[in-house]
Amino acid sequence: MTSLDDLRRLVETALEQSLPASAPEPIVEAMRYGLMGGGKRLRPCLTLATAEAVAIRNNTALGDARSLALPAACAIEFIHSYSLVHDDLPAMDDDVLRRGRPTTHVVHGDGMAVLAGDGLLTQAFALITGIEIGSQFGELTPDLNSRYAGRRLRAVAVLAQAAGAHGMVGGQAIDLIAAGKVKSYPAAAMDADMLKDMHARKTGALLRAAATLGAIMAGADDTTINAVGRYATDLGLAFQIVDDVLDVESSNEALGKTVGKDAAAGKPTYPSLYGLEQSKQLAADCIRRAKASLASARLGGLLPEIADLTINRKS
Ligand code: GRG
Repeated sequence: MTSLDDLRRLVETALEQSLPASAPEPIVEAMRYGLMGGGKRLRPCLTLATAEAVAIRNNTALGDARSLALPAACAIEFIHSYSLVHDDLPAMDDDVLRRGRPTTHVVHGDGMAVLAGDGLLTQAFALITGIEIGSQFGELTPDLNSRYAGRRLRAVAVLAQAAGAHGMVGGQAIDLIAAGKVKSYPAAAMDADMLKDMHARKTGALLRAAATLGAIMAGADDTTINAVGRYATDLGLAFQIVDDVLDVESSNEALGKTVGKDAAAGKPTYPSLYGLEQSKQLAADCIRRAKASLASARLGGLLPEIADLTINRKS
């Protein structure tokens, strides 16, 4: 049976191969820096594990599900990495440490870090179409001669919704306003509901898309896609709560990023609103619900393990 480490290895190789290698070298280098070297690869593993779980349940070929889902898995990690590169910029969260290394703008400069993020975001949409983008302008782009064109088109829409203004970009905008960094809006205090909405968009939407894309690419029906969506929504909330708890209980060295920044900036966090013990309880409740959603759709494989890992992770 496939292990999570097998999936991680598969993802690492595919990510490197998904960079636009024939583009101008400086931008490829900055994109590679933001993408490779560290990262738990939770989101792409979730995509692949979901595709495999659907294939196992439907008794369809595992290899097909995996190869169909792999470009979507990479697309999700490209977008996640872009968001980290941009989030660390001086105009956003202004951080110098990420994945245990200096952030992309510290190494490549602010302008190139902006472009690296833009390049990663754009390449994600190229990847998910399944069409190989040529390096020369003026070349005719090959037609998508695939019986999976419908799945890919739906996947593009899911990715756009999760990454864009309804999802991650919208969540980040709410975060910026709360931090008093938006000229046109006064800093707004956040209550528990606003905090939950911000996280659902900022981190939850992409995690949900990661799982949903796996189900779509493996040919799941809508009932299954919805059950996977519920599983990943609870997973996303648990992930965020654990992130806030680690921010209190862990260190820069263990996390590979600067800890305690949200609390120091006076931003509400789960521990600040609910206390540490109740926060951990809330995360455990999410994982119980996530597993119930899986059971309702008779989905297994690595998905329950990913749920446990989300809550037991140390970084
Ligand atoms: C710039 C549009 C834009 C959005 C940024 C995701 C995000 C929005 C900001 C990241 C800030 C942050 C630390 C959020 C907490 C949750 C989170 C996304 C943590 C990082 O994800 P991991 O732990 O990271 O999966 P690795 O390095 O393992 O990939």
